[in-house]
Amino acid sequence: MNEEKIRKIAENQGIDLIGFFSVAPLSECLSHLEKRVEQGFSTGFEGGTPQERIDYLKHFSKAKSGIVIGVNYYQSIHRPDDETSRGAVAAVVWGRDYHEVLREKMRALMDTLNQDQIVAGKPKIGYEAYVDNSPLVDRGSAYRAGLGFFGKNNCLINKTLGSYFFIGQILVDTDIEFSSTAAIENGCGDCRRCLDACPHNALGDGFSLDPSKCVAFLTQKKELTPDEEKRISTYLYGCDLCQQACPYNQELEKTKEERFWTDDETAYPKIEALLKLSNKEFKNQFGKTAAGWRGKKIMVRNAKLFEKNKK
Ligand code: B12
Repeated sequence: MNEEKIRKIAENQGIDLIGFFSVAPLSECLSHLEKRVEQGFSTGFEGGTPQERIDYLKHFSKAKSGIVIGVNYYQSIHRPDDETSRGAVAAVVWGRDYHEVLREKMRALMDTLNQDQIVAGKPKIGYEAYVDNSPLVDRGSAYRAGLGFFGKNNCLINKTLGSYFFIGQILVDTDIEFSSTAAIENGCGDCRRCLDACPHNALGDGFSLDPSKCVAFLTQKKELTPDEEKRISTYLYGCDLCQQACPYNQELEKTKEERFWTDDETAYPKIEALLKLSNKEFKNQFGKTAAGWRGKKIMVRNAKLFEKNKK
């Protein structure tokens, strides 16, 4: 199995970025993960200890190589220019849930590779695919495979797609021949735009993120302290402020993935309408998005805090 063949299939299937990595433990990320735990900056969404997180074989013991994909989700949607009170949902919530979309893309890629294996009289490739749903460090694998560098806003930044791409990783039980990729040099320099754009200074120097100050986390957290409640303002789910400020995220191409396309009413929901949604209506509007799993209660709480904090 070689890299070129997989790259071609991926391109035909609408996968924007693809890379390959060795499944040796992800030791280059260990100290960062440990430091995050020591600082008390875990969110509870990560799962697993740092040691478990860097150990690919613990997750799939037959793994011999790794494939990582990146899918662009960028689109520019303007806030409706009306008098209505509106919040915003982050771009991760626009369109269909990315977990589902990336899982489908990874499955389609592996199905095609396996059809070729059958035609060639070779055994099928066994695999496990992940997107945001395991303790494995998605950004770490993508970094190792040369998809981007770690920005000060914590995101993995690709020089063409900026940071608006989702990451999926596939562990396969077959050796893939691929040329080793040099790590992409950090491109932030002395830029501080993301740090300055964060309303509550969640981003520290040294690529850290304090979740108790990060709007993206607070809009998903179940119980908020009174101080945390005050930090809910523009966003009802997720937050893109540190991404929007990044020079690498200007003038990007719109995603070709139509399942992510959305409209201004969805991106900037009317607060009054949101507060009146029945459970069924909420499910229709947000059930198939990445915000669906958190449910109506949290989003309605955020909408109420949005109104309260405006006063
Ligand atoms: C927990 C989590 C969150 C938490 C905490 C975020 C955080 N920064 O840790 C919250 C809820 C806040 C969150 C928010 C968002 N998230 Co999130 N999240 C995750 C999750 C589940 C784990 C992240 C994690 O392990 N954090 C702990 C830190 C230590 O690890 P890390 O973020 O990977 O960071 C690495 C760097 O800090 C690094 N590092 C720093 N400098 C250097 C230098 C070198 C040389 C090396 C080797 C490493 C290194 O070491 C770490 C380990 O690799 C991943 C999915 C997954 N399973 O990996 C998605 C993931 C990171 N999230 C993602 C997204 C899209 C978002 C949001 C943009 C969504 C939104 N709009 O609200 C925001 C962005 C917030 C931000 N600025 O980071 C994407 C990121 C895509 C990308 N291009 O970077 C991921 C990968 C999901 C996916 N599969 O696509 N998220």
